[in-house]
Amino acid sequence: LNLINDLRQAIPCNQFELHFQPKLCLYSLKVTHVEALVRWTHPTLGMIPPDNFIPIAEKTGQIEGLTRWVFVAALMQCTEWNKLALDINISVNISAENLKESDFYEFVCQMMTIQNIKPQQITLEVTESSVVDDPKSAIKLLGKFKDYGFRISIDDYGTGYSSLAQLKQLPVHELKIDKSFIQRLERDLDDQIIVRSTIDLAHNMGLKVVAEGIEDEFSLLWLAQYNCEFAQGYFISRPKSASELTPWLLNPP
Ligand code: G
Ligand code: G
Ligand code: MN
Ligand code: NA
Repeated sequence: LNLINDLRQAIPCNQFELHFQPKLCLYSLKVTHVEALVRWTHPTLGMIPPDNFIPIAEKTGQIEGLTRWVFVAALMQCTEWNKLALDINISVNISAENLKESDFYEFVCQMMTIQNIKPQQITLEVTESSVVDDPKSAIKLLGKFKDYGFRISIDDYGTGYSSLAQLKQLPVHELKIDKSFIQRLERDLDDQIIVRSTIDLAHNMGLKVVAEGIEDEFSLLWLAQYNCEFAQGYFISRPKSASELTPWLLNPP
């Protein structure tokens, strides 16, 4: 079993596919944003979850190519949806390593020009922990992306080691509260306190909030009550292929 080498074949052999998970806007009750999540179908092992190969890609220098593939695939999907008059914002997950590439910004901007997508239609999701390594340059780069017009989101918020001092400096639009705080909201009063406080903190800093890991109706209603802007989770929709999701977007339930 040699996943490292097999992973090198994934792009040339066309084994990656994007799935998309809706983020429901709790004000309009519409899906206007989705997160792109990469899927790898291994030729003999079948579907391999990203938790099993993203860390390998990050350790073996392959995340550079992978993120670029995901980014371009997301722009192409954006074009397809625009043709159907679907104005959907697509989130792409960016790894810490990508923020250290010397030409990542140039690549991203070039692709935006070639594909002719408005940066307002793309969200860059960066984990809290990926900023911690080298906060100064990460903050500078994120600032460039923000100035270009991208939406910037802090993923897995609450699980990393970033300080509030850092959060204050981060050029971001949105916090995504990690699913570990959301999944047990109904039973865990500590989680309720943490999530309420985080929503208030975010709003007071002028940021929107996405809660991920909504697995039941209680969490959804609770988050709406506390003015969380977006909800993402299996209760709303699992990540779906574009062909599965498109009818859903055209004809919301
Ligand atoms: O769908 P889920 O099992 O989709 O994803 C598991 C983990 O893999 C999550 O932490 C998610 O952020 C990460 N992940 C999924 N797709 C991508 C991607 O395209 N790039 C990066 N860097 N991480 C991804
Ligand atoms: O990028 P991030 O780490 O936020 O990736 C989101 C991950 O969370 C993906 O693996 C996605 O499949 C997963 N996910 C999305 N909704 C839910 C949910 O409601 N419950 C759980 N347990 N996982 C979820
Ligand atoms: Mn994410
Ligand atoms: Na997350």
